[in-house]
Amino acid sequence: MTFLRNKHLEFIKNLENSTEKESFATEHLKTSAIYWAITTLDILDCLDLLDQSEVIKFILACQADNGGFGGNIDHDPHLLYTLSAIQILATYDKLDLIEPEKIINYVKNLQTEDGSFKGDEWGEIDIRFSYCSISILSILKSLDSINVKSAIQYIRRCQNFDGGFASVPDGESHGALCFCAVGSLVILNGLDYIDCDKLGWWLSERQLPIGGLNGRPEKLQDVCYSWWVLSCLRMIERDSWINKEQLISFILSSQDTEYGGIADRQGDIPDIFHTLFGVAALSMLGHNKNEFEEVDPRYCMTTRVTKRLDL
Ligand code: GRG
Ligand code: ZN
Repeated sequence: MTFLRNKHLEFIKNLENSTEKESFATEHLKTSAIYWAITTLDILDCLDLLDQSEVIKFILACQADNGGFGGNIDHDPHLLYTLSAIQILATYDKLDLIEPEKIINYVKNLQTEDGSFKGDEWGEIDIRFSYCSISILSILKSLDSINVKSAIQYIRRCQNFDGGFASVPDGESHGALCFCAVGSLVILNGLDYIDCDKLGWWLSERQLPIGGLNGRPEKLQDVCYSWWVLSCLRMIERDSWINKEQLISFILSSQDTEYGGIADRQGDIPDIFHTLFGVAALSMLGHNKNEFEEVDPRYCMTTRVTKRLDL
């Protein structure tokens, strides 16, 4: 199957008005849904498809008094949505519209004694929140405001004997959490502290005979792991350990030929989350090079953006 570029652009354009689940109307994660959409557009070199001033107006309205951003207007702030908001502003080159100190303070106050991060004031701890904090502070050039040493120590404690990473120490290894760990460590220059061969082995075991990758043993293949797992393999320079042609075919087979968009796997309903990670993975896999902007595996933004920010 070929890459259905125009269909996907149509799919994204329709998200603006759609009331379907997983559209922008999905109330509680609208901020992240917009990040998934505009990053897809940036990879396809079509950032202008959505109204930039509308998006920015909405994002700025999601900021809470404590500096963090919510998933929608008047929703409680959370690190997940704060990262999405910063990524959107970074992509549009509009970081000058926010007060960095407020956001830096918000993030740094969520770091705990052992180096981990809470997602918000309610206190759930997860390696995802380490990644969000580290990515945000790196974009804002303020990594010195947290305890980097203990942040690295905590992430190391999340690596299991099988080589994979879990959300907390002694949890189950998961492909998406490997991305959070490795992305954080690469940004912090801490990759030397972990066993990359063991990790690479566990990650490459994620490819199934059908070509797609799963997130953990015994689970089904899913397009989003094409990003989580492949970006990780790329960061540890072991992406040759999987079969790229088979993975490309799997992603292309998960496209919705009628309405556009990419689903988790063939036959399922497409959504903007899997559309981004499918498109980002195709870019990283070098599929039709002239059709895709290059993506930075550390940040899941185009290298055009991360280079401009000197990251
Ligand atoms: C900037 C790209 C980017 C990300 C920011 C939010 C975030 C950092 C990462 C999210 C990572 C993620 C999706 C974690 C999910 C972890 C997990 C244990 C998922 C299990 O989900 P199931 O059981 O899926 O629905 P499987 O595929 O395991 O059956
Ligand atoms: Zn998925």
